[in-house]
Amino acid sequence: MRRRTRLILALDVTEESKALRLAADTRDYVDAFKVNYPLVLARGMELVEKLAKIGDVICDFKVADIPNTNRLIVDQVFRRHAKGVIVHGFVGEDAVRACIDAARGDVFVVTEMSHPGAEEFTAKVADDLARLAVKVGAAGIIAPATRPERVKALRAIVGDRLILSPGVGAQGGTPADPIAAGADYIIVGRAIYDAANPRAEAEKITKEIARAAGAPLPR
Ligand code: 3DU
Repeated sequence: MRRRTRLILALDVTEESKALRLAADTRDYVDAFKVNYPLVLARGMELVEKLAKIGDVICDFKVADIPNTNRLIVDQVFRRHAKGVIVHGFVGEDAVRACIDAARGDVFVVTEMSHPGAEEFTAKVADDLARLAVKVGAAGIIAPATRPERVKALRAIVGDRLILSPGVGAQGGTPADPIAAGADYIIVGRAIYDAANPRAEAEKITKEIARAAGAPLPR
């Protein structure tokens, strides 16, 4: 996955035409498209292949099964030319290793989720999940933009592994805070795909990211 704008667009729409239009409109401003169940359940994995022709695709399937099933799921993801997959770590080392072994691209492990309910379970073991991601050789982790202090703490655990941070916009997080806390990428869905002008919104967010990173604007 390229690291230019550091913005990943979550395509949680259910119409194929809308997904493809959003991808084409925003491609100059995003480093990857993230696809989740709403889109693939509605439109099938064929759409992953179509999106992969426009830009890099990450399948956010939060894979959380026994090792053999995880292996079969992850194999399907990469058959469709996705560049990455998001998996859960709470299922244990063997199940995450099965994902790593089957992957032909990046595996990202969810640590602490961004919503309030994350405090009930995942937040309590987030540091362990981050350590597991490092141990098994994952490309990176998912950490909450809604709690930038946790992004900072998780950065200290994962070293130079990638941190992808969702929860910006509709969930209350800002683009700048997680970047300042050490995130490599932010993930944004509704704030872009529900905007009157998604391309303009994506451009605006990339400027906020660049400002927070103290980096020149991507050209
Ligand atoms: O709230 P948004 O509309 O910007 O979408 C956020 C996306 O990131 C969405 O696809 C959601 O499933 C995903 N995500 C989180 O929001 C929080 C996590 O901890 C992990 C993934």
